[in-house]
Parts: sequence; C-alpha cells; structure tokens
Amino acid sequence: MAQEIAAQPYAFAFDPAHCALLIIDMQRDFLEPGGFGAMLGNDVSQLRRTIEPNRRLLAAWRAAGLTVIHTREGHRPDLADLPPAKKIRGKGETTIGDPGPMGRILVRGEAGHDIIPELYPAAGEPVIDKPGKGAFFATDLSAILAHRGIKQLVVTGVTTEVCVNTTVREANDRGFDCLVLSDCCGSYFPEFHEMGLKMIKAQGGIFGWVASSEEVIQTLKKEA
Ligand code: C5J
Repeated sequence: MAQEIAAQPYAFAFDPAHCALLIIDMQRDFLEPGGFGAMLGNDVSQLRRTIEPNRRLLAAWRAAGLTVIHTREGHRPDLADLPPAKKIRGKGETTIGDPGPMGRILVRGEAGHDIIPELYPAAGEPVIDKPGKGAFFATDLSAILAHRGIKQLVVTGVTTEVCVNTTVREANDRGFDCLVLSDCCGSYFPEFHEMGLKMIKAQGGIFGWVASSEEVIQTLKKEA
C-alpha cells in the first residue's frame, strides 16, 4: 500500500515493498577530517552534518525490514577501470590511485575507500562498487534492483551535485521514482547542495522529489 510522504514539488507515493534506500558514497576519504577530501582543502563539516540524519534514517529503515543498498566510488587496484581522463583531471599533484592519507586514493580495499563506521553496511546489504559518478554505470545495480522488484529509490549521500545528482538522473531515465532527502545529502559547497536539490524538483519534479528524512522516518513509524 502506498503512503503519501510530504515532499516537493508534491507528495511522494511511497510504496515500501518496492522501494530501496540507496546511500551514495559515504566513504572515509570524502567525509573524514584525515581523508583525501580534507587533504584537498575541502570543508568536510559540510558533509559530516549528514551523518546523524543518515544514521537515524538507516536505523528506521532497517527496523522496517526494507532494502538498503550502499555505493562506493573507486577503482580496481590495477586501475584498469580508471579512465585516463579521470586520472589526470584537475592536474592535481596527488590523484586517484596515488598514496593518500588513508591508503591509495579511491582504490578498492584501501581504508579511505571504505564506508564510514557510523553507516557501515550490515550483513546482507549490497554494496555497489562504482567506477563512475552514477551508480548505474558499469555496475550490477540495475540487476539487483530488478531481482528485488524495486521501482522507487530513496536517495541520500554525497555529494549532492555530483554522485547523488548523476545517480538520480540515471535512475529517472530507467523509470525509477527517486525521493532525495535534503538533510541526508551534502556538498563541500553549500550553494551547489541547494542548487542540486532545486534541479531535481524543478519543473514538476523533472528528476524526482525532495523531502526531509523526518518525513520518511515518521511514515515508517506509521507503517510499523
Ligand atoms: C561523489 C565526487 N561521490 N564528488 N564524488 O560525489 O567526486
């Protein structure tokens, strides 16, 4: 049975049995003060404010017994899946695959690539390792969602304007309804966060809906 969640641009018809929580790239290298993002001079507090709302949402989602999927951006240790253009983009001194503060940067198996302990995946929750910004590109996400009969996604994570936006656009083109939670997404640049959310809900919800996590948590409590 669908339940209405107060959202913008209009109420989201939440169908828990066919909805997955998709948590994008809550990785140590992006969020922790000693990580790669911080090393580049980014203000990680802009991302860290999303940890507590995500933690509360995840607890409620797990308590309701619904599907949770996590993603991590990163590459094979041999970097065979790293496009040369991505390796050199930005002309940084330290780039993907180089030694960083928490192991090799955005390389699978390294400490910085892993998900922060506060939101660590539980046994049985799929973790999608993605080489791109979007979670559908070169991954098995589509197959996993299809096998579980998922038609809707509640999307959280970082960063709002890059991997969250790219994934929501990919999902929208594949026919999924996406509800993006404003307090559970973040960007190093607050103005990009704001605009990233506006772009999703503009023009009657051109890519999806936006709500706060509290709206979802209250709906899950009503379901219980
Ligand atoms: C993500 C990035 N996860 N900003 N990556 O958004 O490069």
